[in-house]
Amino acid sequence: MNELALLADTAGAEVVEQILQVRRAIHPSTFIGSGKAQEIAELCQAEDIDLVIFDDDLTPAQIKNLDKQIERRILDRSGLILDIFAGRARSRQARIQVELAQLQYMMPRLTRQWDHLSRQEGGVGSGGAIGVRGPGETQLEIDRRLIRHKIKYLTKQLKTVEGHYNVQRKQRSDMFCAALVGYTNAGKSTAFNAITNAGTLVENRLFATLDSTTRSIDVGIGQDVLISDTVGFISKLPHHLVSSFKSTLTEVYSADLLLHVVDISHPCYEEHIETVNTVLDDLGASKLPSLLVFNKVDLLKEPGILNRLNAEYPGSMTMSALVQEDVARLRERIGIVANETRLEEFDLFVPHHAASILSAIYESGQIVVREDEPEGVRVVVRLEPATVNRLKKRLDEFTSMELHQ
Ligand SMILES: Nc1nc2c(ncn2[C@@H]2O[C@H](COP(=O)(O)OP(=O)(O)OP(=O)(O)O)[C@@H](O)[C@H]2O)c(=O)[nH]1
Ligand SMILES: [Mg+2]
Repeated sequence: MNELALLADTAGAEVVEQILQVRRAIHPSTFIGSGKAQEIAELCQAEDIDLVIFDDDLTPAQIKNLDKQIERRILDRSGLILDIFAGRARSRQARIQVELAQLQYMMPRLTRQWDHLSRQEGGVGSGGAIGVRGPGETQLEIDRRLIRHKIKYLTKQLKTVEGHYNVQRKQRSDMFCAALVGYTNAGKSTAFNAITNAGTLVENRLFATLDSTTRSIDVGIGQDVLISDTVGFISKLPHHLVSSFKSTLTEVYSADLLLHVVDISHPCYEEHIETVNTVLDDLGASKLPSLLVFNKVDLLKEPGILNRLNAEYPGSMTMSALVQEDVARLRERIGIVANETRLEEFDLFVPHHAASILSAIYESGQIVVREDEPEGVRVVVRLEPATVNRLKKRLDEFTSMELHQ
């Protein structure tokens, strides 16, 4: 509920009341009990409340019935999240994606009567407008056929925009790509800015970032790598939103390394990890190499938790995105993984008379296996492909020299 309050605040609403009901089963037609709905209706009257937001998704029929009984705009969690995205989308791609998700969300809800809507509209404050941004109210009156048409049109537009984007993406696909992913407000953009010296928007609000940003950085391995900052995830993320944002999340599922940033100072950090893993799974990115980065350690009141983290999440790292040395450590970790990924295993046979090459191999790479044979040494090495090509050339020269003799 606190998270819902934050979401409402992000959308520009002022939270007046929080209401809980414990029920054994969801009421099929009104979600909450009818007595509770009556209580809310009276509260709205008494406190001059314009908008009632539910933390769970409601069926179109439930919204319609609640609407009738409470006589206020009813919004569910998905509707609220979509509204925030609509208000924050900047790039053409993000705007199309959000509008598409909103229309898909709206489609089954078109049967409702929007009778008191126009009545409410005149007198309400800013909060009353939440949930009608984006496609807008006029769209609600258009029939399904038109909406379907619009969905088709937007899908096509999105493909065109994505087309341009994929070309850009391909041009740099041979570079190592790391993507910052994680729950909203975990500190991804803060870490991104610290690593790249970029000026991405950082805010103590949910969904500060919607569009991915990518920069190249030097991680000390003699070759730049790419790092991307991406949109944050949240629990019960509307399904349509995930599917329309798939293209924005290309950075996520085509990454060579995911940096899963976690706000360790948040009491629900474990649930956040779960949620992010579920969304990653939805995106087909759960098998990618990933590094858990526990952020905001500076806010921890009991540092004992850090030891537990190392035991529970082996290989994870802890940091504060506000501390330069920590950011440098993160950069180093990226470098180590990038380096390992770049190296490939090769099988080489080095004849005895080319022993100088053997020492070059020892200098430039890791020897995985070495077998001494009568004619020379057989090695399996982990090296950069370019280095191997150079070595092979030198080996060929030796072999041809031998043939000449
Ligand atoms: N104390 C402390 N605050 C941090 C740290 N990292 C980030 N923050 C703060 O946490 C808030 C959210 O940071 P962002 O970088 O915008 O988070 P994000 O993960 O990009 O969030 P979204 O873009 O909304 O998904 C901001 O107020 C940051 O200043 C940290 O290590 N320590
Ligand atoms: Mg961000």
